[in-house]
Amino acid sequence: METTLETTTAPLSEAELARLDAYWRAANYLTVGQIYLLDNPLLREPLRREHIKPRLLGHWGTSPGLSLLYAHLNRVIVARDLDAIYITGPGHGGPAIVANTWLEGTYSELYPSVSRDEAGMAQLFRQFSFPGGIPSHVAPEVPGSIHEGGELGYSLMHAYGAAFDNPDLLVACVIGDGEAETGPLAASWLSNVFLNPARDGAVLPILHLNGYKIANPTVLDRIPRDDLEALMRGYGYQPHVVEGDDPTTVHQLLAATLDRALDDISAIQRHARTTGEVTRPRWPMVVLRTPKGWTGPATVDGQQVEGTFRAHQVPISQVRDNPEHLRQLEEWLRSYRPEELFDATGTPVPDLVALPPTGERRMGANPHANGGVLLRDLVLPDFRSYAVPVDRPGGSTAEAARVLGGWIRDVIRANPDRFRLFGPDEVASNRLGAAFEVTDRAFLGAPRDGDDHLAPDGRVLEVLSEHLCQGWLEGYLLTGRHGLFTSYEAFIHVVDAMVNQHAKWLKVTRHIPWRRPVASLNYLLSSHVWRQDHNGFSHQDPGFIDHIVNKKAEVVRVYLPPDANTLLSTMNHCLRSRHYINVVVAGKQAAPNWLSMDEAALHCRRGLGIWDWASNDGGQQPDVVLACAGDVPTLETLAAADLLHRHLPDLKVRVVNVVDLMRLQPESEHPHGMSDHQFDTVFTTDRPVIFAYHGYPWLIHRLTYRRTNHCNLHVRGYKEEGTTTTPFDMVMLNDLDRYHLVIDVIDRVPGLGARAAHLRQAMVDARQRCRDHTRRHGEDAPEITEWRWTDPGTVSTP
Ligand SMILES: Cc1ncc(C[n+]2csc(CCOP(=O)(O)OP(=O)(O)O)c2C)c(N)n1
Ligand SMILES: [Mg+2]
Repeated sequence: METTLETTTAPLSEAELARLDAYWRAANYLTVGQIYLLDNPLLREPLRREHIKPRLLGHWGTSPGLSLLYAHLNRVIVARDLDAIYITGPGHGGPAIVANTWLEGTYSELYPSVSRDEAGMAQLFRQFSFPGGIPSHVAPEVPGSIHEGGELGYSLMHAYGAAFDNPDLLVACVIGDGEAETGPLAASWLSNVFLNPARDGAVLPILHLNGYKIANPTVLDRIPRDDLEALMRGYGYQPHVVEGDDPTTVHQLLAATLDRALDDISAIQRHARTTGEVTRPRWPMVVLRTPKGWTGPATVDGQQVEGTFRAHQVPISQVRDNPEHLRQLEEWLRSYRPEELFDATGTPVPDLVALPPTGERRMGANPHANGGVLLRDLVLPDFRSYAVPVDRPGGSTAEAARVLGGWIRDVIRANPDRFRLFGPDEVASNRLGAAFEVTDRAFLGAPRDGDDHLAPDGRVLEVLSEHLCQGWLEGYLLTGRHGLFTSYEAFIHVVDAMVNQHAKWLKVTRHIPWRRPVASLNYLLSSHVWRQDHNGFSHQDPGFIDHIVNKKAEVVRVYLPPDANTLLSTMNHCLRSRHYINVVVAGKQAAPNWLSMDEAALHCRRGLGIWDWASNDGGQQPDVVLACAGDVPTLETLAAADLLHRHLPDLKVRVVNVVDLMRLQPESEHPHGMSDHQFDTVFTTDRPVIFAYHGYPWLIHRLTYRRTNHCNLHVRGYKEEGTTTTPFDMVMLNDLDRYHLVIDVIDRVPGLGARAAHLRQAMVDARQRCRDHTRRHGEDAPEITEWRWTDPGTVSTP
């Protein structure tokens, strides 16, 4: 139906307008109160020095815009019975969202001591940014938040992640105009190419163009207006501009614009859902151009504040010590006419209480923003039936990631509405291509003949932006679904900062009783440092593990499955787990299978274990422990053990494999940590341990430095030597190869040196021989490529 001019420009009745404006004033009053007041919350007496907080903290500038939008969204949620959540890009506007959730009643329900009355208001003000109170941002403590917004740039990708597979959800996403300058946000506009209007929900981006950041104007405010609109159109949106600094005008315009945008969204969804014609629509978006710090002090000490960057944080400072500032603050607070907004008990007046939606329609109470309450287990096919047969260690080979791909395919099939695979253009190259037997890549760009598995309803999300993969997945998980992110090991560093934020979120929410655990964030890094055959040094970096290990132990797990069956068992565990970040590093190249499925499951349950079949210590004290973590180091370690068994049959060698890296830490440091007693039995208290590790060697020292035998631990790993070369040349470049491991044993086992001098020399020669072979033939020597594990029992002394 065509909307008339009157309804598009002034849809609010006088009464509605007055009520919305009062609600906005109430939210603004409560925001300023949180920033400034320790006491006298309703200004029942003149404001005095002792009513003011000693440290004035928080961000005012963005808050009036956030509250304006919150109030108006309340109106349309009620009018249309919408299921909507609110993502606050400028999350530094924490007091605004706290104020709104208090007004709508959610805050007091979750935090009864902050009741919706005068005493509660006093507590609301006092606790904000106060020691022992609540953080200043839209932190996990804030009802309705899945996005703290502390680190800017991720709001819009979180919004899209929340909308995927949530057909009835509206995600309103406020984006700061400064935030819009970040790389991740700049990429996020592209997300609409992956959003299916029939199957997914809607995202309404609202660019909060208040013109300023902390100290500068914003780029999008200072480019020609036509260019900004053309930019949005170029990204496929239909921009609607709401501009002004007169509240009455802006209320009407914003109400009309939201009505129009929501009508358009309904029409888009109805069309896709009734006709079955799913093409990329032109989704609406809103540009809200209002002054920064709107309704705050126009000038302070002769300088303009409202409408400038000076409104960003605390517009009037030194209030305790400057009577003029105190007077100005009181005038500012009274400008909202609190006596009209709150009754004698400090409760919002009935007209305000009646404005927001009720129950779970309140944005602070919407279950989608507490995804754990909606989380349903995945239907997981039995991973054991995907096992590769292993009749003896090393008796067959497999591409571990490809084997996993078969299982992932069936996970996708069994969970058509709550599991997604995310990757930056590498799902097939990471050998998970079996997924495409049952689904496609989601894509609503223009199709072209010859496209490979692209479709609007695909369940794989591939975009060449690790940021987007990470952000979409976070949004998807935080709203109660499951997923797996597969990426190059080196380039997953692109999301280092994002994963920090997610880890913080997980850490804090573990201890917020009303937040329910969400599914873990799972990474599969299968194009790893040791096998960049097509690439080279730029693609070689195993440091993401180091980055992850810095996080709070209770939320991070790192797994290095050495073969296909252990990878299956590990991933099955990860997809069942909750509230962790699981990093799994496993190769995609053909490699030996060491363990049968039963052995693999047992080994993964232990996390770290002695491989009896590779050891010849016969249950006695070994002379040396060969430890390994990672598929390539495991291969080299076993090859080294094989050499030792052949050439030094009297040497008692114990082979230990580590799948769960966190087992190395003391139990006081990590829930998976081994007791010292247990660790000592495996790694001995006094024998050399030669540890071949997938990543940077220092990490193993760091994890084990408190262990009894740490002084005998010698770690080989990646030491930043890389290039485009053969797999064995790569390990030789980093002294992680089998020959070097044997040399390490000879050099470290007391008394072995002289006895093994010949072997040592042979090992040095072997390295040279193998290196020469690569230089001459361009591939690894047959002694490497054709090496197979032999049972030490069958080894005869040469
Ligand atoms: C990635 C990142 N870089 C820098 C900051 C520091 N910072 C906090 S607020 C802000 C300005 C934000 O401006 P804008 O997005 O326009 O928000 P608003 O004007 O609504 O406050 C900056 C730079 C940050 N929080 N995150
Ligand atoms: Mg701004």
